[in-house]
Formats: sequence, structure tokens, C-alpha cells
Amino acid sequence: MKKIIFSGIQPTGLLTIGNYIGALSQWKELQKKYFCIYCIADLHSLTIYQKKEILNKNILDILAIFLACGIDPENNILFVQSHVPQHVQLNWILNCFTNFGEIKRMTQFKQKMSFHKNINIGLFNYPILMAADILLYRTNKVPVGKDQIQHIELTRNIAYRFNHIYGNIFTIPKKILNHNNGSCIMSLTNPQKKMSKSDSNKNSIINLFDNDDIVKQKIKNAITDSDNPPSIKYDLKNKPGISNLLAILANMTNCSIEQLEQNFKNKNYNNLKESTINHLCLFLNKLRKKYFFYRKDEKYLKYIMMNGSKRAKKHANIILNKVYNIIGLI
Ligand code: AQP
Repeated sequence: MKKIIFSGIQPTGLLTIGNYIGALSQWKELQKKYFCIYCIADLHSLTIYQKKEILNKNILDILAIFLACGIDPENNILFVQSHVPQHVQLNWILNCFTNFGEIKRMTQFKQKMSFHKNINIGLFNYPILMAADILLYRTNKVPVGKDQIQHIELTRNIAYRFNHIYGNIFTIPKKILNHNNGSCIMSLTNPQKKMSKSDSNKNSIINLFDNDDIVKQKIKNAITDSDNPPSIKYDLKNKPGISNLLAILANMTNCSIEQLEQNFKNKNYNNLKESTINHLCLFLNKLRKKYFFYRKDEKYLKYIMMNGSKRAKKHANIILNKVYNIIGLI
């Protein structure tokens, strides 16, 4: 039997090239070897206020992007988190097996707390809902970036704690680090910060719908450095802007970073930017064509969502029933 992969994306905005490189491109590869359960994590997205019409639209847009990226809805399960209430049901149970202190230590929560004035309890609870997402499906592996490692550790700890009392109910998941050892695509205007779809500064992100002119303008303005002579080397600490462009280009061309460093020896930053623009535009134009093909067929998208949630529920119910039974909820 194939091992199970679980992963999700929040419908918090138009997906970025970071989401593509860090998640979707790998999801496509993983489906060759694993049974993959991919979710549009709409409940997670509510931790930040979402306008109703935009949320509705984002969910359908993202589903069409999944398909455009070559993710197969028949051999895997694609579904919307809120369509499977078992996530919230297990979330409550897991809340009762999680210590306040361990959640308080989550660095992503601490970081978000420093950005947002009115922090809500959903944001605090987010890693426990994530644990429920993963544990509901007897997940073996979860593809993550470095920023999510702590949440996987927490999921494992909750599962161990529960299993220690009740026997082997939950499968203990392992992480798989994304490309480049889990490192992120960074903001174009501040390469110390992750590229995020909800960033209010749209110049810092390449979203999958940016046209050629916009891509050109954003990459031309991307922060590099003032080394003289210019040196095109992957060095996250001293040359984060150049390293970020190299990472994007490597993913667009399937070239290794070392190969690119070699190709750009004695070249200037403008050469690197031109090449990044060309390959990004080529890739995005192809992807968008496929996206529009799927996006215009809402009937098909709704069918996938319905079929996906039906199948996800079947799997989720097995674990949830076991949990309810073993803790005495019947
Ligand atoms: N910049 C990135 N580089 C590499 N991978 C990334 N991912 C996101 N940004 C980058 C990967 O995309 C998947 C889905 O992410 P998510 O939507 O669930 O949440 P996120 O990581 O918080 O993504 P964003 O774009 O930063 O969203 P917002 O702005 O809403 O917070 C994950 O696999 C993630 O690793």
C-alpha cells in the first residue's frame, strides 16, 4: 500500500511563486510515489479576516491552480477543509491533549503576534488544528518548509501523548523537507523575509497571475547588493537578494544552483535578472493557460470539491470513530 502524504494551502490570496516552488511543484512529484491528500485550508485562513466574496473566489482559483499544476484529483484526494467537519471535531479533542506551555512556545505564533495588533485565539490554536488535519488521515509524511518544522514536532508530541494513554491510534507523521532543504523563497523587497501571498507590498511577491510587464518590473526592482565587482553566488547570509534570485531561477530551469553560479561567472546582476524574468514569464504564461482552461469550468471544480470531501470524510471517519470510542464518547 502507498504511504500517505498530507499537505494544504490557505486560500489567503493569489498564490505566489513561493507557494508554487515550496509546495505545488513538489506535490506534483510526490503523487507519483504516495497517496496524497491535499487540502485547501479555508478554516486556517480565517485566523485573519477574509472578505466573503474574495474567500469564495480564492478557493475556486486555488483548486484550478492545483489542476493546472498537474495534480490528479482521481488518484489523490483534493478537498476543502471546511467540507470535512471531522477536522474541527478532532481539533477539540486534541486541544485537550495539548499543554498551554507548548503552544505558547510556537515561534510562528510569536512572530505573527508581533505583526498583528488584535491577535485571535484561532491563530493560537492553529497548530492544533494542523495536528488534527494530519492525524485524521494516518499521514506518514508531511512536506514542509523550515518554518513548519516546529508544528510537525508538536503534532508528533500530541500523537505520542495520546497513543501513550490509549494505544496506537495515531500514526506518527514524519516531515519531508521541501527543495533546498526547506528554505523559502524570500520577499523581493526584503530578502530577510519570506515571500507571502498576504504581504501588503505587492512588489515583494511574484504571484502566479502577474503578467510579463509586472514580472519584469518586480524583478528589475528586486533588492540585490552593492558588491563590486558583482558576484553571483549563493550565500544566504551575505547575499540574500542574489541567493533568492538564484533559487527562483534554479527552480524555473531545473538547473542546480552550482550550475547557475558557473553560468553567471563574470556576469552582472542585470544578466541574472534578465534570465530570471525570461524563465519566469515563460513558466507563468504556460501555467496560466492551463489555469484558465480549468477555472472556466466551475461545474467540474464543484464536482471535484464534492467528490474530494466525500472521500476525505470516509478516511477521516475511521480515525475519528476510533478516537471517540477509545476515550469513551459513545
Ligand atoms: N516563500 C515561500 N517559499 C517556499 N515555500 C512557501 N510556501 C509558502 N510561502 C513559501 C509553502 O506554501 C505552502 C502553503 O502555504 P500556506 O498558504 O498554507 O501558508 P504560508 O506558508 O503562510 O503561505 P503564505 O504564502 O506565506 O501565506 P500567508 O501570507 O497567508 O501567511 C506551504 O507548504 C508553505 O511551506
